[in-house]
Amino acid sequence: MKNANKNKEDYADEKQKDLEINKSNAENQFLTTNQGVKINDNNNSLKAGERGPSLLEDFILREKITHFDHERIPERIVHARGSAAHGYFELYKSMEKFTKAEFLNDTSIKTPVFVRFSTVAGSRGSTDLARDVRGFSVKFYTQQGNYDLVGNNMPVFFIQDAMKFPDLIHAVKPEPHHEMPQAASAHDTFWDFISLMPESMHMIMWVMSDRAIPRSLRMMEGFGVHTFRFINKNNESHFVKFHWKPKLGTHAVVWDEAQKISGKNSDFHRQDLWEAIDGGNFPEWELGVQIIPEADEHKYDFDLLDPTKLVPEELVPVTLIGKMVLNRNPDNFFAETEQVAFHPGHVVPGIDFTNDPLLQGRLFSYTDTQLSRLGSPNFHEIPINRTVAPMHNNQRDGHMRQEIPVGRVSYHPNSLGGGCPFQAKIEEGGFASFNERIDASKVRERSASFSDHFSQAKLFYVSQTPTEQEHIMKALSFELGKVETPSIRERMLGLLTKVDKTLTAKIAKSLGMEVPKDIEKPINHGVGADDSGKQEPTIVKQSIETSDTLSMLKTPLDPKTIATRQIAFLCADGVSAASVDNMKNALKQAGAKAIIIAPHLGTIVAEEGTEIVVDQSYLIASSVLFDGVFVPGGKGILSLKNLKEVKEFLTDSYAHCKFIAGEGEGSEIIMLIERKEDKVNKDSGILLSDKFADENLAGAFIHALGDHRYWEREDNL
Ligand code: HDD
Repeated sequence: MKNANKNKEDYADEKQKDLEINKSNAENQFLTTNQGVKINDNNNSLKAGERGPSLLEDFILREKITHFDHERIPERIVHARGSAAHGYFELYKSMEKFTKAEFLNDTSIKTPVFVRFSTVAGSRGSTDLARDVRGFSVKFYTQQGNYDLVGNNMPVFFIQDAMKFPDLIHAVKPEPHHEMPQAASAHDTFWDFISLMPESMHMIMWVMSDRAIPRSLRMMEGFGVHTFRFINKNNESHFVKFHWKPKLGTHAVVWDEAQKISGKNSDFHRQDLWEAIDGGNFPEWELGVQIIPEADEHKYDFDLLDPTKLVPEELVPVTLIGKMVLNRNPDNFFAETEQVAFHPGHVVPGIDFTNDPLLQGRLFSYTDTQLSRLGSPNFHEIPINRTVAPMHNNQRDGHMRQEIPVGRVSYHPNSLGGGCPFQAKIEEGGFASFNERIDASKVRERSASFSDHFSQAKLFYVSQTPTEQEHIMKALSFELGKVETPSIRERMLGLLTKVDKTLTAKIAKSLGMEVPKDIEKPINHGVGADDSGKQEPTIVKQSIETSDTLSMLKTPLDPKTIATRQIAFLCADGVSAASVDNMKNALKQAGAKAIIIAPHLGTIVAEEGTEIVVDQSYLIASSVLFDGVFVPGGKGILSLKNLKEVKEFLTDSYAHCKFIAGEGEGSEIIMLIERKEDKVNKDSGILLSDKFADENLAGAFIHALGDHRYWEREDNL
């Protein structure tokens, strides 16, 4: 029997121990059928004569092919493309005052977790770098049962009511008649829907920002999105918003880069996560909470139950309460990453729901979807899903049941089984829902407190730096530029004027359109979500005008870090080994990695006569897969002048605002970038030195890389 109250120090390993039971290893074993019969020939089917027909009797062939025919399960209807890892969560300080959830009370417990990141719209094999929301799901295997925090990398959502979710997803998925485009929102049906759903405008600002194209899954924030409740031992409730803050900072790539990465390496994020964990660079996030007393429920300019709104950190600060570390890759993608089943309704005593109508709908959807995806109500028995807490109930049977319940009793109450399993009192850890008082008429309506669709969209936009605003403008121009139906673009321009007029004018210019004149009521054109006129958007005066925490660039890490960044070294035979080594060692000390690129794989011979091992050839390497570039000195480096890949590499690095450093002859190669000379001289993102193995250059380069990109360059491109 499982016993959850194990030695606390060991608890972080509890899920791994639990998974061990199901692991198999074929090392030094015979090949067998599923029935354990040893197979003598795995190459030829049983035939009537060596040139004759195959025989139905061949149970080995039939078993093998039947199994193969059924190896796929339906992919997730949303979030199909994902990558996951194991780890643990560790609490900094007890939250006992607010919640009785034991994993948030006892700082000595390390709770095992399994975390899956995903894109939303694309199918299982689609690119990692799609412009999209990223899913951020955490399964905590707590001693009181599984708790799933199923969130995203953006703190708000497109819609306010689960009733609209299938419509949203149908609109963003490939269009039904020709199944195009894959993993992209830049098409008519998505923007048709959005242009008729003013409530989506806040989320649209986030999705059109660089948050939708993260540099790494390890460098993005996570959010629980909805307002949840913490319940303490005295049954008092506090509202709570959950945040994950990455220890490596929040960083993105640029859109042109994202598109190129999709071609060069569509597994970019998956590979980055896998390799970081494999190499011992364990990704970490801190868990933050915003806690709001019940009494403050109606204190804000927005409704806490509205998932299209966030609580600005200026109004309610985020308290960091613990840390999550991902330290182990899965053993098997299908068994773990594919079969894991998350559910916002998997809560433990001390955590409860609010009446957010999006959350309420989710509470139905997630079990339902597992029934068709995993095929049985017994999906909780799949190793990755099963709790490490003791689990006993009278649920029986069903497809693929693994458990063998003993005894004759499968009902409650019973006397034949001694009343077991018995109900737990609240003080024994029994879950009891928060007894919120509800006295209401049954209505199919939305609260008027949900009607301000533009103020937080505006707050987000004005809180961004000019660089970030420019990226939002370009993203919208790109997406709407792909829309073929003029009236959809026009409706979008109408909605955008409610967010920012200058932004709209720039997008209109790029689309070759006029900003619609009659913008006072541009919303639904009589065909929108609210044809009844019951939900006219309103504008509520906001208590704050900007919020710096909404901007990635205004909230750099302090101190900055370049840990785990990949820096390309453009090399060739005759490179200066001293120049390479100096920069490589300096980067290594700062936690970054040098990747040696040369015209061919194998080794190159340095000016000093030593050999340098090559990591990638120019055929394979591409600037978009790196965070910065260094061209070392040495006479042989001049041969790179003739390589078109090198010119392309540097030109892309320059266009994507990456930091570029060069030493000695390397500086000459950097001059291959096509640009006007005077601009280069003013470009502090290009660092050059005449000296070899220049320590100052290395220091300056590392310092610069801490800023991630040299955005000032964008004005000159
Ligand atoms: Fe959802 C999967 C996040 C609204 C219905 N959702 C899914 C996953 C994430 C989210 C991260 C992937 C889980 C995994 O890695 O396996 N979903 C969200 C967030 C939402 C949201 C943050 C809004 C705040 N979702 C939402 C609504 C519904 C669903 C309103 C339906 C009413 N979501 C699903 C689903 C999925 C899912 C169909 C597909 C696969 C799965 O559940 O297990 O049930």
